[in-house]
Amino acid sequence: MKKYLITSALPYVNGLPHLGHLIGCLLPADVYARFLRAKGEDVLFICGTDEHGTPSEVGAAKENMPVEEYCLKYHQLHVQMYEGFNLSFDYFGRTSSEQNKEIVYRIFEKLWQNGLVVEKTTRQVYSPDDGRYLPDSYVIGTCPYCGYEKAKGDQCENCTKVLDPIDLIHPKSAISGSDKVEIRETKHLFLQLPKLEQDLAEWIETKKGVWPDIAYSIAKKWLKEGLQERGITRDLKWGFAVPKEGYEDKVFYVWFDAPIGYIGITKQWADEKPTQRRFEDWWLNPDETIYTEFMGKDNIPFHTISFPATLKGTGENWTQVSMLKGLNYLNFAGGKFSKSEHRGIFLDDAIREFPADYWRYWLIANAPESDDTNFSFDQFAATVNKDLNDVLGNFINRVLKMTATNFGQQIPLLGNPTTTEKELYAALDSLIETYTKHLSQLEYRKAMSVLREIWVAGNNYLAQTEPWKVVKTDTDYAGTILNTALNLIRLYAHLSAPIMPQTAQKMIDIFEYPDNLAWPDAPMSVYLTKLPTGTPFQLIQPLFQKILPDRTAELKMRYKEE
Ligand code: B3M
Ligand code: ZN
Repeated sequence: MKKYLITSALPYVNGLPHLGHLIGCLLPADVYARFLRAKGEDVLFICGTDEHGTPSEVGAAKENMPVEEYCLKYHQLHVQMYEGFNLSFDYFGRTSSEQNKEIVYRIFEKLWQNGLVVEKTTRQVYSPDDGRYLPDSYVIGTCPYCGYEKAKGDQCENCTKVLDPIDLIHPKSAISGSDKVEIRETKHLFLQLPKLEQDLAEWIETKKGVWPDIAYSIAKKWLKEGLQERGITRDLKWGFAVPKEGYEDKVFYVWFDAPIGYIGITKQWADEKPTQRRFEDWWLNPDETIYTEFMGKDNIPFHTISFPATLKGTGENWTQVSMLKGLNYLNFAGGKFSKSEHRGIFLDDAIREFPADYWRYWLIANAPESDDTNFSFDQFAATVNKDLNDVLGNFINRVLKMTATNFGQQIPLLGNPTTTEKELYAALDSLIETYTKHLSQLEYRKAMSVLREIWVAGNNYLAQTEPWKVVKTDTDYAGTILNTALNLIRLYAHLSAPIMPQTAQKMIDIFEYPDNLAWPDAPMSVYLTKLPTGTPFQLIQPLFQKILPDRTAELKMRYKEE
């Protein structure tokens, strides 16, 4: 049987995640994992914190902590926040784990043996006052092209020119601010991507029409420009030591060990959870594994070029990505979310304001799939009020109350379905097929608009049959209508569960009937007749609460949404 491996890009450990991170990779991956599990598939969903690199060192220094402690502290905060949003990772690990180190060394040794690693001398900025080499983006100075005074050494954000830090006028350290910087020669190891280019190009060609356009076209663009040798080591202290003589002061580059982290974290899982399954069952098993990756668009080159090339270069039979979902950005008040300026809505705040499912629904329904998307509290409130409260929530309330009043709190008898019910079954069969197809193809916006139609179909059914009137003249048929409507609640729970797991569970708990929230696998003529007559049900508090204009205004103020 085929198995599904799902990874979400590994969030950098420094700083805390916001809604942009959630919709950029974590949540779409979670929805997919839950959907496939509901369908009975064998799923492994892996994620973790990306811990190496200069930002962690700098962050730790700012908080006056050893970097190991700093990473553990933030790793735990990430874990807490993701739990709040019910992300259903099979394992959430760390790129700094022993297991990852083991896999990084294994892969590096293979690349070395295959002659794909070369040594080169490079020139780099050194800051004596910081006692360290500065990565390009940690050198700031005046842009030689436009005169912008805060240009970073890798790129000027004012004129967007790509820079070399040695081009900057009046360069200084972004860490200490010291302008005593010098250029030193230092040697590094480079992965010879050009040697793998042919092989990679052939493989990428097989992804045409398979990967979404955004992924395929970014990969093609890189190939067209010609692949360069890529540095895989850095002059840092924090990271995996490079196991070669003369490299005692260096570590592997964070982008070398981060994607390998997917494998290392899988091994962490296999070592720690007594499931008797091995990481090799997924990672060295391309014929039986369907591997789907989720990431923000800026991560696409690493996942379509450098990581696949790294795996290919080993000559081993690693599982490569089958499907790749790249997402655009979520903006806030027309601009970017920003960790450094704490602009936007961070997950700890978000969960204090509203239940996770409100956010999960809005984000998936507005996923930045074809373009960047803007978050605004007005839109958020409008969606929650209309889709969740008016359409789904009210349907459930009306049906439960009407049934309780007229038949008591138990499922009434289902009589012979009339043409109206049969039409409803047929309409739903086709909508559910479309919904399932969109979810399988990771088309979230399309999927959510169909889910809404499915909810609306329930309201339309009530409007059409008017059980509140029928009950006065034909109790049997009124019972059939409400039986059908109660079964619809159960159906809605199943279909909504990947997106709103907590709400779905509440909906299922209405009925005293065992249910594992499996995906609908039968035609509606069968499926909507499942709840046995006489099954007790409970009246519940409304599942959603409207967000009123006062509240929206207050939120806009608090989060500085202009
Ligand atoms: N940490 C970048 C990011 O969070 C990076 C992803 C690594 S995936 C292996 O956007
Ligand atoms: Zn410039």
